[in-house]
Amino acid sequence: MSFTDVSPSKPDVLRLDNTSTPTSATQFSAEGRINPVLPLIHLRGDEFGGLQTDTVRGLLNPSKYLLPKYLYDHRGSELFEQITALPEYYLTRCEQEILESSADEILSRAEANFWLVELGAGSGKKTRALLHAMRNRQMTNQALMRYLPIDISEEFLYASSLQLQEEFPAIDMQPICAEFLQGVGYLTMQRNEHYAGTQLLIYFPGSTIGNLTRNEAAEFFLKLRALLRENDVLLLAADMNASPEKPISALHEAYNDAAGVTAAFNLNILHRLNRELAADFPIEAYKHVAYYNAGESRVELFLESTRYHTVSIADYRIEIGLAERIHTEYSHKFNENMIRQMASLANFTSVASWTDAREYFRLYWLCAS
Ligand code: AVI
Repeated sequence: MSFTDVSPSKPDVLRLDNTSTPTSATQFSAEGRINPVLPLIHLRGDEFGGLQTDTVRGLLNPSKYLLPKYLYDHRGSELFEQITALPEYYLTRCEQEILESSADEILSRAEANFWLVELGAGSGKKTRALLHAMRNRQMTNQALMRYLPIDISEEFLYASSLQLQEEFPAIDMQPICAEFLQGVGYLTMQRNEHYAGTQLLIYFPGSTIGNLTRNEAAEFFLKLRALLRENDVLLLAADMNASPEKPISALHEAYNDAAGVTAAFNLNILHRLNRELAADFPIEAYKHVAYYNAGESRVELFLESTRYHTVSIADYRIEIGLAERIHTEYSHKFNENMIRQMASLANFTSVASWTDAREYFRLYWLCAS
């Protein structure tokens, strides 16, 4: 997909060229005319082309695994939304608490002109707290600020951006449908060419960093840093590891909720493989397993087979043993030192951080140095 900047003198007006697939919503003006709003920048490739290859490769591995990105089909995303509202799943509420109490202070650290880039379509109270703080800043200074959410899911990105634009009409918004780093790359190009004096504030919410392996996280930091310039900022949300303030039981319950929503979320990947790859997993023969591995500082999620069976996928027949586990997700947890170290290896400096009342979760201001 490519895009064209309609007018270099007004670079905030972007047009998608006719090789791309612009999605635009409609809005009625005061005169009753229909106005297109919020054109969507679309940079996305076909990220699911590898479902079959990735699945077969993971199941043929001596320690079986499925890639966590495949947990998030439409149903998986719905189930994850439900998880965020569970009484046991404290992560979302803690981050919300931090932003509701500190968003003004956090954004007061930003330069006069900045773009808030959110990795993931922000629909919830967390994003609203930041947009409120942006609006507060806008009222006291005439600075240039934009909100730019990046998400791979066009449907979700579009719906959430439209809703937020209606609630915050004075804030300039531009949703971008892309992989995170691809979207940031596009924005840094725009910034460097047309808005040289603008600081990028990359907000990576939800402790999604924890779902990457350590190598992937290190690579993400390095690649992001390579796109940014000095004084740009990564505002990173990260769940804390177990500590005297945070018992392991809190972590255990967050991933083993009483209502079984996390189990349904985990098992949903098998439904997806049966549907999309014509596989024949006997889903009733699997159970959800999640526990905190203190040595690795992470929650580990598996699907455990309760009987021996074979599964057909494409031309493969794969044997699954009794009590054999298929790994589906890691959720790494961090203390301040771990984040500081990871950041500094990629030339970010941890300048400030904010936590919730129980010190379960933390937001870090990591400055590109
Ligand atoms: C998206 N991510 C930060 C969630 C987490 O807590 O690691 C995914 C999740 N998996 C099970 N519950 C929540």
